Amino acid sequence: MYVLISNNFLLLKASQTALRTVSQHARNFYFERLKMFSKENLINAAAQGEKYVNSNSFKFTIQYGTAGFRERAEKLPHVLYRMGLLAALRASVKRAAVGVMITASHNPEEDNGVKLCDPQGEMLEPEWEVIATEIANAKNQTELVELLTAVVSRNSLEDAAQSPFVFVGRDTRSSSPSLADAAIEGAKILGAEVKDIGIVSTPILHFVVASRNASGELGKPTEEGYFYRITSAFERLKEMENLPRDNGNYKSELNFDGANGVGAQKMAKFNEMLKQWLNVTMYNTGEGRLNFSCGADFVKVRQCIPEGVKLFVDKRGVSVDGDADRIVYFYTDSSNQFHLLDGDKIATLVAGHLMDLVAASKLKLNLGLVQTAYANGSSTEYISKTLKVPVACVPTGVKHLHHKALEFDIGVYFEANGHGTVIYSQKSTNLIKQAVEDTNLGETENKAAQKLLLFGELINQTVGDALSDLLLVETILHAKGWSIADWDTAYTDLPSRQLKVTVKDRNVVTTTDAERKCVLPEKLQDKIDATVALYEKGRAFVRPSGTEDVVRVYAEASSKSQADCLADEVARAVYDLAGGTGGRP
Ligand code: NG1
Ligand code: ZN
Repeated sequence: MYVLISNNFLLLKASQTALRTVSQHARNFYFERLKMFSKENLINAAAQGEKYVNSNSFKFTIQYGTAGFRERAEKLPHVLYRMGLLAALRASVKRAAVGVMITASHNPEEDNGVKLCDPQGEMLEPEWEVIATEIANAKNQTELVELLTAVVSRNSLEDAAQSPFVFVGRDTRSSSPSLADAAIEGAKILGAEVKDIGIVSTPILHFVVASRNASGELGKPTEEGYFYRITSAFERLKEMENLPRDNGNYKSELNFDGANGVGAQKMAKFNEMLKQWLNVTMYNTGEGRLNFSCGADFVKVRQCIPEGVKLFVDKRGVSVDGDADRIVYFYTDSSNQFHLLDGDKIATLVAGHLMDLVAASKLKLNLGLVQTAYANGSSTEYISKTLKVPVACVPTGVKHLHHKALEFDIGVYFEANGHGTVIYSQKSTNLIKQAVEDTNLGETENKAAQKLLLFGELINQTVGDALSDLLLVETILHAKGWSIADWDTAYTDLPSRQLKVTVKDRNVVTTTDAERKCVLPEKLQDKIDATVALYEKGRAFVRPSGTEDVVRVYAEASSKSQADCLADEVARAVYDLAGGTGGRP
């Protein structure tokens, strides 16, 4: 008895001590948390980042452009560390997970870059792009601490008590692992819980972020969750169609150019999972240089078959870019003529098909299409006159397209270069789900609603996704029994030409009307108008690039030689009026 009492007593004593230790821990933990964004910790964070700074770090100003920061990789370590800090702050402000993606997309292997992804998988808010630019360019520790402190106080983060959550993903560039480490260190030093998801496509990172913040609605917030969601929707759509693997003019063979990047790795996974339906031959899977003579940007700009790809007449070829968020299709016909089916052609195919499903479902949903000035004039005419779908034009950069697409119940948006997706509003998703469950609905209406729902799952709605777009296009072509040539007959592109002009300062060129009109330098637009008037079906515009230090020129006209001439003339006008450097074009 005595022993027992004494034991209980000892146990009681022990548990009291344990409790005290636990509460001590909790208190320490709480104070730790309070210190997360304390002045002291911000000073420490700035000091720790010094190792990423070198004598060249601030010789140039880096700008958060159309798609984040882009530079030669060796110039980026301090930028990445600082973006890690910023990601931690951003996650705290939003009280949700955010993402950091390390990639320079379609640019050369030697380049790299970083973009931040907001909680719903969308691009970083414009106001924060400005903050990101200031933080990246802070000349010394004091300036950096001041900027960080300003973010903390503006957002009342002094007492932030919950660890921010940051996902970090990267492409296959050789510089990406060390840049990822810098970002991870930055985020952790400000108390973030970091999940490094390794080599992923940009759209996988966006999906994972959105999924973690969507409380299960998008499935698991992992790469596996992404593959599961997309392949399940793909297979269920196939089951519903109940068609043979080769249907009419549609054949399952597909020639895939992976740009020697992450797209090849992830496509190999889809290929394995969907081999019952697709017969994919893979090229440029990593044996050559990233984006070199291959990939979506090369094919779009050069209008030719990527290196290494063997294509038989009328067979489908498809190229993605270095981080697998852009996609273009192509083929050669029996007279060896090359045909490109770019973002505009994908947008029209998808919009047309979804519109048919909306009509069949009898749901009252308005569908609209969003393009940029780079969209081929023939595509815009086809969309408005033949498809009779409302079409909007916005400035370059998917954030603008995405934003505009949100105005429709179903918004389809694509840049001509193959970057785009479809978004369903919450109202559409709800209406479609109701229709699927409505037992009084006719079979045709119900099936159309089921398909709309599955398309909404097949599509990566967070951001343009080359591989999800590929499966979307394949599903539609299969259902229609179309070859790539059948698809191509919808309309004929006007011949076009893109050029770049180097100038002293690209920011002297400003534009309006979704970049279709040049405001400054004065007289440049008059010159463009006068030149364009001389060409049949002529159209041209100029704008400063958001990712390269150049002014871009776009021209289209009724023939290839006319488009080339028009582009040359406009390029010369830019050179003369906007301070061209190097040789006159
Ligand atoms: P800039 O450099 O601003 O033209 C390019 C593309 C954009 C977009 C971004 C981001 C063209 C003409 N421009 O932007 O469409 O994709 O890169 O990657 O293709
Ligand atoms: Zn890209």
